[in-house]
Amino acid sequence: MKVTAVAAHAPEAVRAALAARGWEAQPAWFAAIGIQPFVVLIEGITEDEREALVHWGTKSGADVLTGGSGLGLGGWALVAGSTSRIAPLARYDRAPAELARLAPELGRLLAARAEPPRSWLIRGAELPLDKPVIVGIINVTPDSFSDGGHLPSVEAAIEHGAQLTAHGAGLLDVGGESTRPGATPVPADEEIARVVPVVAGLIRRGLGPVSVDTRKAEVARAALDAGAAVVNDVSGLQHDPGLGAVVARADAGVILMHMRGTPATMDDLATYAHVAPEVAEELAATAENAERAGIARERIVVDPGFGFAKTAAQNFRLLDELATIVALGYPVAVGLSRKRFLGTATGRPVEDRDRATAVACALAWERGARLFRVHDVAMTREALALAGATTNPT
Ligand code: PMM
Repeated sequence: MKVTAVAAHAPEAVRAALAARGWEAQPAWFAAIGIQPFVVLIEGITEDEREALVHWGTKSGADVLTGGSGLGLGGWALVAGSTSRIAPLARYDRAPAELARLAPELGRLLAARAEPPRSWLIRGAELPLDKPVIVGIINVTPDSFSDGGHLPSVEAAIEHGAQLTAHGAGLLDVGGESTRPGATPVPADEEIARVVPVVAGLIRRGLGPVSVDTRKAEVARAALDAGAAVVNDVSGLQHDPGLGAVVARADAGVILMHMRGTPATMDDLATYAHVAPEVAEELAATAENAERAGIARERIVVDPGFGFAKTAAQNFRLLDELATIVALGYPVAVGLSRKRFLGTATGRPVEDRDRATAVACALAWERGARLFRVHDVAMTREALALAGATTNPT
């Protein structure tokens, strides 16, 4: 007899073990997915639902941990087991009648796991997501391009875009307003004057696709008119209620980032009991809001907003629990580049955090992120090439 441990953190090892022993490709894949561990936290349940879950757990062999008050909807349950054991709970014909309320939401989670988005529709193009998409940062705020007059800085920005593209950027993100804590807000006309010449210049050079990092409808409209294909809004449509309609009308892609408050107030709002589910819930509401504004689901990417209304400890938790955000079913972007919490872990100053950024991006890829907004594209590309080769062997 020979006994070997098989890696269980992803379905690939089980699939390969079965395939090597003669299983056909498709059944091997479905069996491997079914064996995958699945853990769901169910909140807002009644006492009857809680009891039904405990009873179902005993019969089905899943682990069910519960708690909360016995009255109203104050109960919760954490259900854990293999995916195939838990999946029947998402079916009306197989689940206990008392748990019918659970089926639609659980079904959505299971579907998002089984069929993650394969591409992202942006204006005039479709970006495949089977490989990492690196989003190169072009900040045209005075602190990043402070030398020289207006024209030289525009040229420097466009040249920088050419370099990021050569290094492997699949999208160029042009921003004219710093959103760091304490940064002064920029009026729309000033922001337009900073970003539009750069967007137009990049398009003229055949570089891109181009994204505009803005919270303002007016700036987004001007950048889209100049040829941008994506709007990256760090406020998740909270700052300017008109932004959603602008994106919808242009058939642009949108990145909706999570933050609380504004860059001026966000640090005081970093209060979470359990950061990942709370960020996921708030992002889900943001995405629903965007769909109500007319933006097609296929055009939406969500971003948990590292460093925005989060402490260092919360950023690390969120990075580790990124799968909770991925489970929403939208492609996930992460902006980890040079962020302060990377300095907390490494002791490195902001200008020396590109290695930490590259490693953090590889960790995020493993947890399901597909788009990576970074300053140093070349180094992140190496890290992601390695991460991608490990998780997607041919
Ligand atoms: N971070 C910054 C600016 N824009 N956009 C998205 N989608 N995600 C981010 O995390 C994000 C962003 C701030 O970082 P910078 O000042 O280094 O550009």
